[in-house]
Parts: sequence; C-alpha cells; structure tokens
Amino acid sequence: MTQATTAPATKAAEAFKRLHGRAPDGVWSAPGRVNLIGEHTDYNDGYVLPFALPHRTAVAASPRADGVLTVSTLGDDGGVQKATPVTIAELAPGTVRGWAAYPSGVAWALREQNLPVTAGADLVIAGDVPAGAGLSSSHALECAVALALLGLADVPAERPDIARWVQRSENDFVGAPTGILDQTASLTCIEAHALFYDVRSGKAEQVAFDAAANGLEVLVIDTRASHSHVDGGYGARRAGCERAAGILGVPALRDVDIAELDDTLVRLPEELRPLVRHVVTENDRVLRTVELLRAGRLADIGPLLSASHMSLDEDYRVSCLELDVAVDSAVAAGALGARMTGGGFGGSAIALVPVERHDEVERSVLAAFAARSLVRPRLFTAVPSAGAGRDR
Ligand code: GAF
Repeated sequence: MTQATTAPATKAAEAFKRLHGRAPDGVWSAPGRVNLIGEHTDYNDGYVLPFALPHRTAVAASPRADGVLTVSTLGDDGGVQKATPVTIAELAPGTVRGWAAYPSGVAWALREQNLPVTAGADLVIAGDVPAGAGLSSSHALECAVALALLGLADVPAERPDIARWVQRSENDFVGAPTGILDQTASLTCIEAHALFYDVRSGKAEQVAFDAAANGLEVLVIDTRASHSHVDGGYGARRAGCERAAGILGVPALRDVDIAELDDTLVRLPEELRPLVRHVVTENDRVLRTVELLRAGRLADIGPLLSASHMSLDEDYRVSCLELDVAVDSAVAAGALGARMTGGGFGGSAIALVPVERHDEVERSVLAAFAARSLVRPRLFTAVPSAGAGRDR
C-alpha cells in the first residue's frame, strides 16, 4: 500500500539523509488512534470500535549487514536523540529501557518469529502523535517499526499477525500488559470509517463514520494528565477480569450473558463485580453503537458514549479528575456524548459535538480546566484516517 507523503514521512526521510549521508531505502508510517467505544474489552475477548487519527509516526529505514539496530528519533525542537546501538541477535527482555525499548522490542519479537531481521537496520523516527496522551503513540511507533523491518527484509505478512507480534513486543519486552486494540487499529483502520473488531474471532468490519456529513465532529481533549500502562493500574484491572472469568468458569468475560448479569455478579467476590459489570455492559454498548452507525444514526450514539464514561469512572475506576472535567464540561456545553478514550488514568477524552457548538464546547472545556487550575488541555478535531503503510 503506497500513500500520499505525510509531513512525518518527509521529516524522517530528511533526518535520515542528514544523519546517514544517504537516502533511506524506504519510509513507513503508522497512525495513532481514538477508540470510539469499547474500552478494556479487548483483553476480555470482546468488541472494540476505534478509528485512526491523521497523526502518524514515520520510520525511515535502511538495512545493515552487521546485525546492529540503530535508532534515532527527531524531537519536536528538531533535536535528535540517538539510542545506544544494539545487536538484534542479543536482544532479550530487560536489555533495553526507556523509549528505545519500543523499537528494539519489535525487532526482538520479529526475531522470535524466526523472521529474517537479524542483519540489522538503521531507523530514523519522526512523528506527530501526541505522546503520553492515550492516543496510542507507542503503538504507532511499534507498528511503523514492524512494517519497516518487514519491508526491508521483503517479508510479506498479514496485518493480524503483525498486530500479534507487536503485542508480544509490548507485553514481553516493554513490559506493558496491553491488549490488541491499538495495534489492530493502527494497522487496519481506513479513512472515513471506524473499525468494528471482534477480538475473539478476529472478524473486522469497516463501519462508515463520516461525522462531518452529519454536521458533527469528534473533538479530542488531550487532558495532558500523563498516563502509563507499565505501572500497576492497568495490569490490576486485567488480572481482576481474568480472576473473575476463572471463578465463573468461562474462557473470558466476553462469555458472560448480559441477560444474566445480576445472577452472575452475586457469584463473585464484591471487589470483582464492578469490573465484570463494566466489561459486559461495554461490549453491549459497542454492539448498540455499531447498529446505530450502520443505520446512519450517528447523532444517536451520544448517550452510549456518556454511559461508557460513567461505567469506566464508577465501575472500572480508570478515569481521573481531568477526564471527568473534560467529559462533564463538554456535555454541559452541548456535546451529544463524551467519554475517556484509551486505557485511562489520564490521557484523552472524546466528545461528539454538533459542528455549530464547537466554539461553545471548546470554551466550556478550557474554562472548566482553568477554574480548577488544571493544565490547559489540547483540543483538536479527529477525522478517521488511513492505517499504517509504506510512504515511499
Ligand atoms: C490501552 C491498551 F493498549 C489497549 O489494549 C486497551 O486495553 C485499552 O487501553 C483500553 O481499552 O490502550
């Protein structure tokens, strides 16, 4: 797949030339994502509904022959950070820390699949996916690196397989116990659509999502409250879900029937009940959202978005003050619905906003943050964009 040159791709290629004195053999890029709905359902074998952001991470790359991986990354200020070069054949979990663990982990995961990546490569990275904003900047980087290394080695691979390899690098090399939502979104979303993905079956449906044609927009509110899934909160939720599934004797919480939810909850220790209630009702909300989108009723999904946020806040307990302020102030000013997006504990919220209410919603959100002396959030309108691919 070849796509129009994007700014990050151009920047990565130019930086590569400056650093290595020659043009890269190729440039690959991958987008960040927002998840419209379906949060903390992926590792419960459930449903998700993300779309790709226009923001991308690009990797300019050329092969080497000495087994070494060099990685340089271009900062917003034009400065370059160079990772310590590593030998791909010697990579093992724990050997690389910090940001360089993400690209190195991908090389490790591909090597673990016996794919021919051990000859080495020079990678130069540039991107505009907001980092630490819950918009999947780490997966954009990992997916772009995976495509670059596979592309240099001329290895054809199916996107679902690449998603699993990237997940392995994130889980086992970086040490974040995340699911498969973000990689799948980055690798398989297409323009003007949301991706309805059934994690258990791997079935994917591109559902038309043209907010502008309906007089609407998805406003992203990056709260700038930083988050990370390497520390305990995310893993604890995931472990709680797995424990609950074990007690209920089902392979995953996906298998709990919503019609029997009340009877099911009483079989669980009290602390696990809200987790299960969230996952089961969230899967149902995804299905109802997809039905409405298929029927072209975009404006009607607002209440489902807000119900999702309430469930994530009160039952799953992964929201925070900044996300709640973003959601409440957007809805108070006329958003049809709003919710946190991504894993939570900080990061971004999304709001479904009638275009004519944009200014009012933006003013309301900024004023609400200012009134609580919170860091000024960053707001932008997200348009469903293309998934990962080769730029040149
Ligand atoms: C993070 C994870 F990476 C995803 O796998 C997913 O679990 C999400 O949080 C919550 O829906 O983005």
